[in-house]
Parts: sequence; structure tokens; C-alpha cells
Amino acid sequence: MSEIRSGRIAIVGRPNVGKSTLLNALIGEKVSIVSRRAQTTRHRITGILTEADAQYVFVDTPGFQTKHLNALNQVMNRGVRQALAEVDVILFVVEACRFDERDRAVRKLLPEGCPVIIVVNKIDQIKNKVDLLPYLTQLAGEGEFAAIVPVSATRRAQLDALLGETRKHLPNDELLFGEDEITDRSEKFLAAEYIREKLFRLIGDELPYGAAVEIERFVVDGPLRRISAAIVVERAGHKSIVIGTGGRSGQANCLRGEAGHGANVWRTGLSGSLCQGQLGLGR
Ligand SMILES: Nc1nc2c(ncn2[C@@H]2O[C@H](COP(=O)(O)OP(=O)(O)OP(=O)(O)O)[C@@H](O)[C@H]2O)c(=O)[nH]1
Ligand SMILES: [Mg+2]
Repeated sequence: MSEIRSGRIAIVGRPNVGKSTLLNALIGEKVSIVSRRAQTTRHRITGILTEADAQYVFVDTPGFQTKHLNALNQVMNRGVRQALAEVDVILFVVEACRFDERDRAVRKLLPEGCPVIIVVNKIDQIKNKVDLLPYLTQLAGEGEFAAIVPVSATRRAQLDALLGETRKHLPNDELLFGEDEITDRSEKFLAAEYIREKLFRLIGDELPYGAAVEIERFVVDGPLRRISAAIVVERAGHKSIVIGTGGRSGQANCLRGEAGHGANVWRTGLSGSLCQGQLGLGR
């Protein structure tokens, strides 16, 4: 058997190309939330895969913003730049047959001297695979890349090929994390993220991006996690989108059974400008 290698790998790209879906598919666990809306990921999130011959420490990043540079987006972009400075290899994720100015803006960020693998995601959307060939040629002309690997994160296609290319660039001969660890984030953080994901899924079209989730109480009760969370919205007017008005029940009730990983809403209530729900996160 070959010797073990380990290292850090940044996953970067413009919003919505499937970075978080790819991270989850690579490590086989849901550590980063996913939605069809751009700007889903807001923080750097580490996902760890330990195999017999390698430990991959992936860092998922927010989609790099090229417009609407408000304070939140600037903070997220800073996070992307920091992640790039601290890794051994970069997975630059693009969409099959679509490479535009937003992708070029990401490419310009990539530090010299760090190997970059282009991951061409969503190949399942390309009916005729021959159409990929001119696109791959175009990508090869966009810069110096260690490899170009077409994949489908949702179908888990070609992920072994991607891991093989990535492993070549892992420098260490010792593990960076324990063999059983899958993320550096706490259960509390993940609980808030799962709730935010369900908000995006259920009312993402109506609710502005500014909505945030704060965990107010997190009690470990055997296999259960008893959680009180506040959904914080930007304006009073947004409150009714989440919790409903008068007799109309809002979408918060639909979080029942939707909060992910077996979570169940068992009570929802309202306080001040916040929408609060108590969740029992089961395993
Ligand atoms: N068809 C197809 N859809 C995919 C694939 N990978 C991701 N998606 C979809 O693309 C959308 C965005 O996925 P995310 O993983 O949230 O994308 P992201 O790049 O992390 O997005 P941000 O965090 O907002 O930058 C979701 O609807 C995914 O289901 C894929 O391989 N094929
Ligand atoms: Mg993401």
C-alpha cells in the first residue's frame, strides 16, 4: 500500500456552480448546505475525508461575488481569499459548457504557485458528451492547470478520478485531523445551517438573503438535540413571510420534518421581531 498523504484543498468558484454539493459528495456526509439559489454558503466550512492512503481536508467557500458588493458580500469574498492562501491545492469549480466573466474573476484570484484543478461540474446536464470537448479545450487556454476533471456532484460521477488528481498534490505524511472527524464545525453551527437551508428551500424565492438563524439554546439529550433557534429577518415586513399573518400559518410550520437529518419542529412561537422555533434534532 502507498504511504498516507494529507493536505488542505480549497473549493472555489462563482456562486451556484455546485461547490457545496461537491464537498458533501466527496466526503459522503452533509456538512455544507445546498440550494438552487446563489449565495447559499456564507462561511468557510471544512469537510474531511480520510481514506487508507490519504486524508483530504476540503474547505468549502462562499461563491465569489463580482457584483452587489455590499458588506456581507465583501466579508464573504475576504473569506474566499483567506482560504486560498492557506491550502496546498485548489479545486476551481465551473459549470459544464459555461465559463464567463464571473469565472474569469475567480481565476484571477488564484495564487501563483499553488496547483489548480478545474472541476467541470454538472456534466449530467450535457446530453451529448461530445459537446464537452471544445469546452475542455477552451478551459485549457484559460490558464495553467494541473488537471481538468469533468464530474457530476449530484450523481457522484468521476469523483474517484478527482480524488486521484487531488492526492498527487497533498504534501504531508501525517494526518491533520483524527480519522473519524468529518468537519471542524460544531453541531450547533450545523443545526443553524440546516435550518437556514430549509428556509431557502421553502421560501427562498420570497425571503431576502439577509435572513439569518441564531441558535439560542442547544441541549444534548441522549441522541436528541433540543434546540431553540431564532430566525432573524431584515425588516418587520419579512416576518409574515416566515411565520404568517393573522390566521394564516406561515412557512415556519412547514419546517416540520424538513429541518434535515430527522429534525422535527415541535413548537413554533413568535417573539419581538424574531421568529422562533424549537426543534428536536434526532439522529
Ligand atoms: N444537475 C446538477 N445540478 C447540480 C450538480 N451539483 C450541484 N447542482 C445543483 O446546483 C445548485 C447549487 O448547488 P450548491 O452546491 O449550493 O452550489 P454552490 O456553488 O455551493 O453555491 P453557493 O454556496 O451559493 O456559492 C443546487 O440546486 C444543486 O442541486 C450537478 O452535478 N448536477
Ligand atoms: Mg455553497
